[in-house]
Amino acid sequence: QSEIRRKLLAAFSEADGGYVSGQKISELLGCSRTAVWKHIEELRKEGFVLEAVRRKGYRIVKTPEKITANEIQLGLQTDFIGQNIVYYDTVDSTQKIAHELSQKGAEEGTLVVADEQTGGRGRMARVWYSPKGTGIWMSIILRPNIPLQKTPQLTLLTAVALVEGIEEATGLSPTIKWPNDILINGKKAVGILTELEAEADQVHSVIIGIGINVNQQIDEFPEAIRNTATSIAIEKGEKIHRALIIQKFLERFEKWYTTYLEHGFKPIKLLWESYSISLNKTIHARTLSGTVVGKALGINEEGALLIETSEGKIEKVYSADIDI
Ligand code: BT5
Repeated sequence: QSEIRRKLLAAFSEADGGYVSGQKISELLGCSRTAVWKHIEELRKEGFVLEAVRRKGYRIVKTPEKITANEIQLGLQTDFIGQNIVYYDTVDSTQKIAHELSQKGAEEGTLVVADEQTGGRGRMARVWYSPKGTGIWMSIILRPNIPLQKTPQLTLLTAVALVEGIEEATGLSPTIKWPNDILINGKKAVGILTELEAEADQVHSVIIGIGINVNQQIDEFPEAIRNTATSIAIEKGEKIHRALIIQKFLERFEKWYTTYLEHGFKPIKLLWESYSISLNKTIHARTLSGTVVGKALGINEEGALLIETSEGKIEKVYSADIDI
């Protein structure tokens, strides 16, 4: 059933807003013309607006503002990232589901996405606010063959893909705040949470969790984050289809992930530094063992932030919250 749906949506993607004839659909799916009509009706029930014209066929006029597998896969141009999508209306945390699927052997690139999270989390068990219908709450399962100490690089790679994907979908110019925040006009619109399943030095899987505020208005944020958080709609001044942002991100992500596996971290590092707002500024890095104050110089191969203190010493910071 899902294979049929995938073929049908692929045909519409290829037509790029144009007509696909009923004849062609029935050949593609290997079913009767009556069955074609049933598939079209199912799409309509899900909120797709389809136009049917005699002798021309069917055309998708409007896709629903939903993020089920259908909307994400329609027009998605990737080979393996997001080709397997697991969608939930509501879920505790997509991270939790992704870990479970990963342990059951889910394929690399599997995407878990939810319309709402009731137990969304950030780093160190902090809460990630994930209300229904307005954001993107998703986790990607990766199985890179890299040593454990290199996995923080994947957080940085994800940040690069998010900046580019959001820019492509919206025209906004996000920036990166080390290690895991994406800001728009100085406020946090996106958070990244990278988690591992590893044994000794062997990485079994990396689960990348991403939360993107898309269509919230400012008064929809809880008081505690109203001054620090923003959404794409607030900054853009209009609502955006979440599925488009997911697609553009997945495409950039696959490109940089493939490049990374073939050529290493160098190309990603350069891009990351060009999108970063913290570099060459004096920052306060609050770590578990105290605060480091100094000028942010860049990141090293391991993804650590290099900070030059006033005594001229260079400190490597692996995990912290940054105040600029
Ligand atoms: C993060 O943590 O920024 C990582 C957030 C990752 C969320 C995704 S959603 C899909 C997947 N499933 C999950 O359960 N999680 C991942 P951190 O750097 O620790 O920042 C957390 C802090 O950001 C909180 O303490 C709040 O101050 C703030 N915050 C919470 N919700 C926010 C939101 N929606 N927008 C902006 N800031 C928020």
